[in-house]
Amino acid sequence: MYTQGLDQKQKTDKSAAESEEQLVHFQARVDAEEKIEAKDWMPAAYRQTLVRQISQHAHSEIVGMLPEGNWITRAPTLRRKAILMAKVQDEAGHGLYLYSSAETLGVSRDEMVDQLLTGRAKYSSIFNYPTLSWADIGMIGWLVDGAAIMNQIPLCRCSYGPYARAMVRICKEESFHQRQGFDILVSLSKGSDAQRRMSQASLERWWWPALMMFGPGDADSKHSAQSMAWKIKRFSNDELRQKFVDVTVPQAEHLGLKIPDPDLRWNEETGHYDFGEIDWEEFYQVLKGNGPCNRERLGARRKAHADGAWVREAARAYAAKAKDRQAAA
Ligand code: FAQ
Repeated sequence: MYTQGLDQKQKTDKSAAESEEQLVHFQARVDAEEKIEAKDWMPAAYRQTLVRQISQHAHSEIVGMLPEGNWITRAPTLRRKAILMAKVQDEAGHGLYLYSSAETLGVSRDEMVDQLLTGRAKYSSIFNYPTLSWADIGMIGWLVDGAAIMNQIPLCRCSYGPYARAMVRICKEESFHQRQGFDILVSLSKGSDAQRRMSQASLERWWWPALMMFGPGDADSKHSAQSMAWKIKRFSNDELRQKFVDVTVPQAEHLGLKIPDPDLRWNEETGHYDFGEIDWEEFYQVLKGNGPCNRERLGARRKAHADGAWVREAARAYAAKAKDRQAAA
């Protein structure tokens, strides 16, 4: 049902003529807040931007299962284990909605997966960091899902209908994820000194990578201006990062945790928190594949893909049999 865009593949060809009239009409629809649907005419570059962003988003959800999956067998109670399993399954679901949404643009699931496994497609930098303690599971929910929500709520108003609609359910689930992370950290904050130290050490490892999730600063964000004009993005990377810092600092205070940034302070004049410079060299190294866990993450995805070959083969055989039966009936 999601592959209706495949018959429009020729339109992704940059050489396909795009008249001024078509471009003006398209922009007017976007400006009027009309949703663009899969069968509608769209500029090739709009389609490509969406395929890039949505597929990278889908890959992030799938790779994002790995750091938390690492703790399913070690969750401290049965209740925490059941919650964590549900959360990790939710991430798989998010990946599937997003792949389906990208497929409406004329790219196949196989192509997208191939781009991930061959290292040609990016996924969020944050999932290249290790989960060393149980507090890291709290930190992923609180900070990583918290940052994801801040970035993704505006995507519910994205101009492309299938992406916007997928984001509505994803955001509802991400809110639950954020709260379960915060709940883990509240429990640890009421625990022993060792548990509080574990949370603080975890925050020190995750704070800066969480801020990097929003992408490069506005001056270096090559896609932002066009994506905002097309109403794919509604806020710039720096605007969202600032909103995230503003809501998260009081939460850290509630948890009794100290954010590892000597430059962090409330600015009365701007009504926002000032914060220190992000280590962009670290960010770009992670994007280049040199983060602490890049190789491990891709290795795990490649193995999962190879291990699942028999399932794909069985599904194809079943589909062929069903087709034969239908033809014979
Ligand atoms: N990591 O010009 P911009 C989650 C790339 S889901 C890696 O600013 P844009 C749920 C960017 O792709 C988290 N690469 O790009 C969860 C571009 O490269 P390209 C994922 C990054 O697209 C929670 C280049 O840098 N969320 O957490 C990153 O306008 C817990 C230039 O950047 C989404 O994907 C990065 N952090 O803005 C799951 C949301 N930042 O393609 C499990 C949708 C930038 O030219 C557990 N995506 N790059 O080679 C977006 O909103 C945007 O794509 C941005 C980047 C904001 C990520």
